[in-house]
Order: sequence, then structure tokens, then C-alpha cells
Amino acid sequence: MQSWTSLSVPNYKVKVDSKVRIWDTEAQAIAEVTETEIKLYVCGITPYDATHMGHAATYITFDLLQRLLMIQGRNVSYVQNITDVDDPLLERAIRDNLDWRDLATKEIELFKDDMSALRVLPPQHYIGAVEAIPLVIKAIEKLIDKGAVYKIDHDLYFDISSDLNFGDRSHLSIDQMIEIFAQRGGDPTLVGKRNKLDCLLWRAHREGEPSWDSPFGAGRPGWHIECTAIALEYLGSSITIQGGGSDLIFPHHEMCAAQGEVMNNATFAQYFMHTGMIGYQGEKMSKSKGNLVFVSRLREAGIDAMAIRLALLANHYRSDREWDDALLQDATDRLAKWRKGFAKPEGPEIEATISNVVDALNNDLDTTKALAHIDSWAEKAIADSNSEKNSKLSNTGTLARFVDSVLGIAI
Ligand code: 5CA
Ligand code: ZN
Repeated sequence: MQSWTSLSVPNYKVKVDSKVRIWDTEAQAIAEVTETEIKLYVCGITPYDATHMGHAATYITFDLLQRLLMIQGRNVSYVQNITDVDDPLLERAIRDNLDWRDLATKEIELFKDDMSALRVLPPQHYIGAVEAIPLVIKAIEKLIDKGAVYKIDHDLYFDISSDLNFGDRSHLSIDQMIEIFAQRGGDPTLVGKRNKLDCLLWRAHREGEPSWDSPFGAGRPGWHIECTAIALEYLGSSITIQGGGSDLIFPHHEMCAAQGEVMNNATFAQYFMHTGMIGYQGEKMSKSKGNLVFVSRLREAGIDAMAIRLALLANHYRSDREWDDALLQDATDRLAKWRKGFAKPEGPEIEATISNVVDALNNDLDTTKALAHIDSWAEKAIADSNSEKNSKLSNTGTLARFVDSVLGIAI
């Protein structure tokens, strides 16, 4: 699938020791990302109701990580999927009397426009589940060769006992896993399963559902194998970081990793990075609950996308947090302050500000601190009545390029 339009980002490089540290869900600890070639896979949308503030927060977080790595000279290969065939999408299309393909196409276009407006850099490979079906078939064949697949009627299931590390990435008890599995698309009570947590790999054709030919009969891919197959095809047998919201820790990322490791006998991902959930009016913002604030609606209402981005960066990415009008108003005021400060031809010295921002972000993306450093620079620039008279080359331009490069905020 065509990714969204690439953005022009200043090629800003900082001259500091690159010490990017993130919280790794698997290790349950801060880990230093030491790799110079970073293979980043982030789980994409299921395109039936996009882009709400939760999606935006998650993709802005991984965009920030990518930018932080890039300004420190790392090379990032970034892949994202689109779950453009799955139960929730098909159910919504039936509910709204739409062709599921038309619904997906419309939502994907909207998502891409939102991502561009939010200055989220496009992934190098943006791959839909439908176009990935040959890859999914290949992946299932590999799992069959490893003896990790069995049939229930005509459906294929992954046997989790083939992964000796099953559960290591998500740190849950069996009872918790079973409960969450049932809430997130799993079928723990289905008769004929070897283990309640075994997950669907291939769903045989049912009346009224789309299907594709395969060596296992006509059907469609299960959710988890889609991401395993896409990640491994485009990034090699082992990736550096698998990312997504914390709602994907289990079962999705546990299953992706288990399947990938059984397929290749290699670590699926070096680090697992998860964003907190954005809530609205006291509950997780989600398509199923319908309590959504859409990026496109705010943009239509004339809200600057840079203010939306700043609002979502104001608090730590790992915390579950609320979206509300006050958050957006604060971000709008902050953006105005920054623009006023950056409008000065000359501001206070910038070296310390740049290194403080990089230090804060290197520390598990501490955006709250990073933004506060830009605030104080902008406040000093505004307060300094002499700044317009200085004849030196403009340092505000340099700082603006830095802010655009790393924070994705175009001043
Ligand atoms: N297509 C699958 C992943 S393969 C999926 O989860 N799609 S989604 O549309 O439901 O979510 C897309 C991304 O947004 C996922 O990374 C998900 O974890 C994240 N996300 C969904 N809701 C929220 C929320 N309320 N706050 C933060 N992130 C969220
Ligand atoms: Zn995924």
C-alpha cells in the first residue's frame, strides 16, 4: 500500500553521545537501545474509525522515537501494517451497510491525511493484511513444518506450547491471559483446542465473508500472524523494536513474538515498547465504546495540527491519560508562545537547550521535561528586549530546525 506523503524534515544532527533509553515491556526495565540499524515495526490501524486521539498519541510517540534516533545518527527502517481485513472491520461494514473494502479505503485515506498533518514521518513499508496474504500463507507453512499448527474443523490454530518462552513478554498469570484473550478477539472456550490460548492462524471461508485461496483451503488470515509475517518479511528474521499501544501487549504482541520465534528459531524483537491509553470522559477511547475525538474533526474545526501534536506530547507516553479541552487549550497557548519567541531574529543561547532536550528525550522520551526546556527558552526570548538589535546570525532559526527535526513541531 502507498504510504503517506513524505515530509521535508531539516537534516539536523546533534553532536552528543547517543544514549537512547526506553522502557522495555519484556524486561520490565529501562533498556539502552544500542543498535545503529534500528528495525522498527509498529502495529497500524484497523481502518473502520480513524484517527482518534489514542491512535494519534501512539503514532506520534513512535515518530518521536524515530526522530530522536535519526538526529543521533541511527538508521531507522520503519514498517507499519494496516489490518484491512478482520472481524471488527467486517462487522462495522455490515452494521453500516457498506462494502468492507470501501470502508477501509476511506478510513485509510483519512488516516494518511491526519498523519501528514501531524507531521508523522511515513513508514518505508506500509502493508495491508490483504496484500500480505501470500506472506501469511508462507508463514503458516513454516509453522506447519515446525509442527506448531493444528486444525479445528477447517480452521488452523497455532499451538502456543511450541514456544517455550510463551508469556515472557507480557508478564500475566494464565487466568489473566485467558480473561484478556477473550476480550481481545480470542476464543478460549472453543471446543477442540489443545490450549485455551492457542490463536487462530487461518479462518476457513464462512458464508458472507471474504476469502482467498490457499493450500489450506479458502479463508482469511488470523490477526496475529498478519503482523508476524509482515514484520519478518520486511525487516528480516529479527526486529529491533515492536511497538504499539499497551492494549496490544497481550495477546497480540505475545502471539506475534511466539509465532515469529517458532518460525525462525530467533528472537522476534529485541525490545517491546508500549504507549499508555488515551481516555476520554473517564474511559479508554475506543471504537467499540464510541467515545471518540477525531483528529480530522478538530482539523476541520480549524485547530492547528501542531497544537494537537503538542497536546499529545505534553505528558509521558507510557501514562494512561485523558484527552480534554483544557489539554488542547494549553497546547494552543504553548504553540503561540513558542511562535512568538521564535519570531525574534535572535534569542538566548541555544546549546544548553538543545542538549537538555536531547537528554530528556533519551531518558525514555521524557517529553514533559523536553517541552519545558523549549518553554523557558521561548519565555526568555520574548522577555529579552535587546534580542531584535543583535547583529549575529540568527540562532532562533537553528533552534527551530532542531525542534522540527526532533519534536516534529513546525514553528
Ligand atoms: N490493527 C491492530 C494492530 S495490528 C489495532 O490494534 N488497530 S487499532 O486501530 O485498534 O489501533 C491502532 C493503534 O492505536 C494500536 O497500536 C493501538 O494499540 C493504538 N490505540 C488504540 N486505542 C488507543 C488509545 N485509546 N490510546 C492509545 N493508543 C491506542
Ligand atoms: Zn499488529
